[in-house]
Amino acid sequence: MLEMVSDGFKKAHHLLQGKAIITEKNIEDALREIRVSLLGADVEFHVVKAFLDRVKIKALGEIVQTKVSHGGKKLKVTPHQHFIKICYDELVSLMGPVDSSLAFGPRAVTVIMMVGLQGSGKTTTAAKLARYLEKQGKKPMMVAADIYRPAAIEQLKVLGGRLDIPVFYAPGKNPPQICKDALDAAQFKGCNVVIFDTAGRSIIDETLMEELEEIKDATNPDNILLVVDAMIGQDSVNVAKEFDRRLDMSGFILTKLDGDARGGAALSIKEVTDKPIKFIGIGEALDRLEEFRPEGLASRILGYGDVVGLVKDFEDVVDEKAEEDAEKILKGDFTFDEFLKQLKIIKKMGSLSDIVEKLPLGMGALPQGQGVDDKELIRVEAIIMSMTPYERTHPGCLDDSRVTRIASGSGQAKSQVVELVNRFKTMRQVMRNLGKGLTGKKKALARLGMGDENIADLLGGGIPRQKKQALVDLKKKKNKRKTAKKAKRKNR
Ligand SMILES: Nc1nc2c(ncn2[C@@H]2O[C@H](COP(=O)(O)OP(=O)(O)OP(=O)(O)O)[C@@H](O)[C@H]2O)c(=O)[nH]1
Ligand SMILES: [Mg+2]
Repeated sequence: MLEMVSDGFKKAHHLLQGKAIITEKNIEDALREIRVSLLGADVEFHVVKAFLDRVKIKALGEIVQTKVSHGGKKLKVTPHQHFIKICYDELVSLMGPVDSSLAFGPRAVTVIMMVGLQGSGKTTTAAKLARYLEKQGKKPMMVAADIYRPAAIEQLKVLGGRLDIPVFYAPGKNPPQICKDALDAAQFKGCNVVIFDTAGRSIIDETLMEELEEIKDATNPDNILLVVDAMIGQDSVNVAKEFDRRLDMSGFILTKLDGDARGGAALSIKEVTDKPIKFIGIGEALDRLEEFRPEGLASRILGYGDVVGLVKDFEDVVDEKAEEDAEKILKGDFTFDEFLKQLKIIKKMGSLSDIVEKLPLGMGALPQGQGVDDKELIRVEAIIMSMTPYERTHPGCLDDSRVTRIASGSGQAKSQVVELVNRFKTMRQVMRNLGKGLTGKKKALARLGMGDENIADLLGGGIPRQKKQALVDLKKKKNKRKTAKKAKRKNR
């Protein structure tokens, strides 16, 4: 995600490292690297120019204090750290402020209308959003308002079936009428939110654009969300402008950020339209929707990871027992049994590479392509099940003859068993690193900031405070559970 932009900032960072002072000359080289990467990532040209101007003015205009006071602490700051802080602030203000809110009006049924170009991800995102809302305690219903693509209704019905969320469809009627009827149907079914999945269109298709306006007039949506495929690059800005002109959007959902190294839309769209990015889609699976947090993305871009996001993902899928296991695992001493269990949890959190991406640079010591897919999980399970209980708890004893036996017992090649053992060791190391970050106190928090404590503190307006808060929240939650457990035991 956004690797291209990240690269530019990394290069700029290196260019300025060690410089005693930021001058017009050396900042020019750094800014050039950022400019090339932003343009390469398809960030809109004017946005790039305005962004760089702001960074330059601030970097040259502000007197860099090498000693600053932060939270009662004296910090030493180098000019390149100061430069990163400026970039971080400017990235956040470019993409922010945070606004993942959805409007819930006074009516019994809240209306969310999804619009967007063909194939942008409307139907998938409608389902993701329905799942998200259900988790928030709402009762959503999806509405099949795409009557043009033959399989569209079926697609929505399948998604609804998977999530156990009702889908309203009315063959033979036109979309404005379908959407209007859906409001009554929702009330009848006891649903309080409807999500219209409208047909994909190109902005030059006047008839279909008019149809969207008719749906809007007929149902007066509380939220109109434009689903934008991050991969369409520069065009996304024109699409956003045109849809906003016609329909007055509430905000955007950017999809397919997972698949695109460029993702320039994330940096351009808010600046150009002044409407917020509310959510981002980061995968095809129905749980791959995140509330958009500019701070998280900005710190990812700058290589400081998104630990808040990571903790959130973790909390989402981990139950109490697993949380206890995780604590053990995070210390780096775990067995093959726990490894298997953890693989299943990680699978639920998304791919391993996805998680590594959220770690600060240097912590994700995992080679590329180490994700787990379902097939692999079955293979791993077979291998682990062919180990004796002793071998599972004492991985160090796995010599050649044991590996040969396990291979034939599980029906796998010997090389695959060896690969798994190696992977297990890598994972132990990664988990140990992660554990150092998520447990322990001050030192560990500094490590989360890439060991660059001053930078981490400097970015204090955003990252570390959030990290600290996320960690404090996690701890509080755990303590609460512990107390509840104790009380339960006492009552027995
Ligand atoms: N990688 C990735 N793929 C996505 C994401 N969102 C949607 N997709 C995929 O994009 C393709 C198109 O998604 P749809 O939801 O059918 O798009 P649509 O806008 O409803 O398409 P039309 O109804 O034909 O206009 C599907 O293969 C989805 O699985 C995402 O966030 N990441
Ligand atoms: Mg669709």
